[in-house]
Amino acid sequence: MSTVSRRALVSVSDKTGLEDFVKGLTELGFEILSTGGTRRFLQQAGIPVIDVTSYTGFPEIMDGRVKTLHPKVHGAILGRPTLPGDATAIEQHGIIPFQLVVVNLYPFQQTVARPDVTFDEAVENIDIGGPSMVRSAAKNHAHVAIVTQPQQYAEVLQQLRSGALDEAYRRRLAAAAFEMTATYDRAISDYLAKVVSDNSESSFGPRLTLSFRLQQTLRYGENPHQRAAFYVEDHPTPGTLATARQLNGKELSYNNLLDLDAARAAVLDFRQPAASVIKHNNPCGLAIAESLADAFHKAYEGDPVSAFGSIIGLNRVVDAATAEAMCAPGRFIEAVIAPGYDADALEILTTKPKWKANVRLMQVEFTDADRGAPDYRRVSGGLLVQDRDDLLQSDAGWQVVTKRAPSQAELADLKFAWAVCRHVKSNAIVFAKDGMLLGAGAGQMSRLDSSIIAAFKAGERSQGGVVASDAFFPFRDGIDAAAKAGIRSAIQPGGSKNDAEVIAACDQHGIAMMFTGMRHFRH
Ligand code: 93A
Repeated sequence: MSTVSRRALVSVSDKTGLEDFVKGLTELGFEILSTGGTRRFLQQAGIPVIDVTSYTGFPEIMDGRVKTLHPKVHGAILGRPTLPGDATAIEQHGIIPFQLVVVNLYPFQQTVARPDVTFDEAVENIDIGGPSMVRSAAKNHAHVAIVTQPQQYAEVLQQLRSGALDEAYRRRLAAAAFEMTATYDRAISDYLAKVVSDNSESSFGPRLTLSFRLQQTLRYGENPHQRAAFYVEDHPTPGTLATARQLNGKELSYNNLLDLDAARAAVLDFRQPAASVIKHNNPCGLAIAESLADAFHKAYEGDPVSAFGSIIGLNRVVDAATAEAMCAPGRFIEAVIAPGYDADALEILTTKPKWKANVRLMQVEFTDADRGAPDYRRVSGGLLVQDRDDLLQSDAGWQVVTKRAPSQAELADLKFAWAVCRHVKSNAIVFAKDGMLLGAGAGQMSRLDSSIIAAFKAGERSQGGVVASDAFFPFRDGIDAAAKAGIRSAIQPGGSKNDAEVIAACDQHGIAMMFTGMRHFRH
């Protein structure tokens, strides 16, 4: 046993391995000073310990918020006994230097990971005195060794037994200590930033921490020369694509996943049975009906040419009639997403020659749990973040702005078209009738071009139908194109300088128009 008088300050929340370690230290001649809880723990293990308050002459106060924040503690850690000035201060103030500091912190990260944690609990678990000692000791590693993790105990004892902790080793411990306090502070700032952003309606927090894990490597990205993978959130919300199960079919591709997400979102808004037919992230078909089979049929027939090789979204458990309709000759479907498949439907979809082993059947809970979640978009060097535009909206503020008001049937179609419209890339123009999407002009750089495409797609079927526009009509030309195609009513946000001209055009054509006051760009 060494007879040299050495002092160690031990103050830890995690008591793992502490007893053996401190026993080892006392055998090596260390005198141990501890804070309240640590002291009691060690004394119960029969280890002699000096209470740090009897050394400082100052009690622990404010529920332990101030335990070690005292000049006699920090002087004993930061002092350089080899420097005359420090030696004088040590002498004058009755400071007894520590050669070893053993500290681990209040479990902040574990506390905030608990789902039921309160804000006050989180704050109380922000350790102040602990990191101060750790940083003091790490700064003064020329004289002091800082131990911050139970995993270090065995090696520290071993080094001490074979002599002393040399300077290089103390420096390594100091580096580990600063790494630990940096991680600790990051966890605190991330937590607070999240609280701030959760409480703020108008802005996101100053920092964003995203964590994703690899769910699936994909054969390739949008094109075969692009590498790709599907990463998912650590705790994905039920109903999200991350929680979907594949019941049948070929491996999912990058483009399948994108379109499956759009297919689900497009039917989620409807209470009635609804079916979406997605191509390149846009609905080429979307319909509601009394039965799911009818909705699917109407959706597919909206644009059967485009529907070839599509991804289908269905908002009801798939039954045999819908399964048969999807397998009908001449129809080619890549993948389906639905809340479930009944036994008969599954039998049909997994045995039909072209479907078996080919068509990807995805099952996911259909819930609203994920609505309004943040939406992320990568740009070079950064990330754009916004609320997702998928909250269910009321029509309370909608206004009829034309001389003629829409009939009940037209109003139902306007509501339907408006709900479809926000799932179509901008500039989006949607022609619809009887709960069926007849033609969508998507992703055009001019609203007139989108109108012309929607009219062309709808053809004769648009007689008596409705038009929805995701943003205001800047000119009357879009309305003129719709009128020429036989459209009887229109819905759009309004708010253009040219609203008066557009309304006058509607009145001239006998079109009933509503303003919603809300825009639905989707770029
Ligand atoms: O509340 S504190 O921020 N104020 C302090 O002065 C202080 N000194 C040590 N937290 C403080 N500690 C922390 O207490 C240590 O980091 C350690 O995690 C814990 C040990 O307390 P006890 O020995 O009473 O269990």
